[in-house]
Amino acid sequence: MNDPIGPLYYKGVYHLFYQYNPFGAVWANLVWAHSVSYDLVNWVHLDHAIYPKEPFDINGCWSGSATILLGDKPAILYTGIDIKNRQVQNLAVPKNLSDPLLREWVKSPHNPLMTPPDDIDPTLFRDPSTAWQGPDNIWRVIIGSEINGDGMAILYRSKDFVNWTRSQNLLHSSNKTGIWECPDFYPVSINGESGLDTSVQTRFTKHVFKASFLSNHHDYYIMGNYEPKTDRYSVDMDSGLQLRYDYGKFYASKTFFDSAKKRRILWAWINESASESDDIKKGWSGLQSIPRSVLVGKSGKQLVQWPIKEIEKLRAKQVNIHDKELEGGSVLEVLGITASQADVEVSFDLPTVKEAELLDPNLADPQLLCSQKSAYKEGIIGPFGLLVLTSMEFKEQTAIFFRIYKSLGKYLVLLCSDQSRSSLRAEVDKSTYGAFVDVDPRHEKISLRTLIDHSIVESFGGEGRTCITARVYPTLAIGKEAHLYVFNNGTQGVKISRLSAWSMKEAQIVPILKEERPQ
Ligand code: DQQ
Repeated sequence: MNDPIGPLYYKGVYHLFYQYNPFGAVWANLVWAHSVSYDLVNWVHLDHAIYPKEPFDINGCWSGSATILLGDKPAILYTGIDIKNRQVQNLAVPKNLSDPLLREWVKSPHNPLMTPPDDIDPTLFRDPSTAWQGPDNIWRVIIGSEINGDGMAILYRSKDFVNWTRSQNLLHSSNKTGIWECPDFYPVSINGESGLDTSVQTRFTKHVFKASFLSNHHDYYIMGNYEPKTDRYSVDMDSGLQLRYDYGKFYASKTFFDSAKKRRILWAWINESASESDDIKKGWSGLQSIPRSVLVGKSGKQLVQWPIKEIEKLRAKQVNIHDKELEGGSVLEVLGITASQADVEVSFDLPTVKEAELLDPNLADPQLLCSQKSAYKEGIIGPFGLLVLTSMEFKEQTAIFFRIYKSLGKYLVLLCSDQSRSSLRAEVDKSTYGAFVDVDPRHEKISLRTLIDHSIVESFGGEGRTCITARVYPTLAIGKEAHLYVFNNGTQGVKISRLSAWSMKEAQIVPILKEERPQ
């Protein structure tokens, strides 16, 4: 599987569609696979919702999004690879609105609704976003594209959701980034704890724009003000797309508004760090992140993401540690839980930050810093954090940790996810990831939540201000042989002010679909 697409909530049921190859663990033959859930944790797989059949999608049903039209009517816009291998945008609607599972989808007789304009390469025109409606009742949607190497979000407008006209304006573009895939555009509340429906706009909203850069497989976002009268989007800090949802593996993400719980939920594709032949051997490849709720952080300058509350239903046995000093150079095992499938929340108190190492601002590339100063290189304040999926004699371990620096009169908190020792296998990608966390270590605790699921490690630093997801393939630290530790490789002591860790139960996944290979 790859991209999550068209997530929506309808009559008490959450729907997730995703890019899926029914015939193998490699990227090909794309259909819209369909799963439903009452709680975003336990899922039932249904028949494929949309699959290649017509001249306008015969070569693949690629990514797209759902929009809830007036009268609670879901509609899907998706990219079809047509008979000429052009990327065109199509519409599909549910056959039977009284079926909360929305099992059958009907393609519009008007398809394709949008074909590549003359100035656009027909293979670089894809991934319609969720549409939004302005106060003039006109629908808007953006399509990911590229012209001469510049990434862009092309804007289309429609009165009836069927006839679409390209707008003179681009919603947004940027120099030489290559194609933007899966653009997403949505309002966020600057003073509230709730998510917003996609067409909502008040004095207290800002708009988030996200693009997935095929060139480096990262999802970048910015915040700014959107003016529906002119369809102008002005970015807060005009410094290009800078922030990332996640500084590890997290791509082709998509949000939707959960009208039941008034929140905006973010999903992404987490791909493998192993080779295609490994994928074929194990019979699957790629997965969906744990859904995250998205809000604006206190600073107003970035988003905060947090695993949806429902995931806590899977928490089973709990262990706690309180007020425990962790001297420089020490490790402490967290015993009593299944460390290969766990949820861990920890917060650290620093006695003082006066001694923090000085960091030359010119060298402040976080990813590079994390790779050079791995978890195993002693520092002053840090590295301290968690060792997850760790084997008995520490031959395998994945370290998620902090280092505190002083630079130009302020303190910098670095979060790293170090995979360099995660597996004895040589041939898997063990890149280290890193990013700064917008936390002032003089006034706030340094906190980390990490969700561990065998080969997936999703970490949330500073209460969701900085997130890093990693894939790891331990050979020893598997099942009951996996251990969890807290460590401090700095010279200065730190205090675990609170740690709670839970064994996690398995989610229930009900497969009701038997696939057949084509004759
Ligand atoms: N994946 C889809 C495309 C999209 C890309 C094809 C992003 O529509 O641009 O599987 O991963």
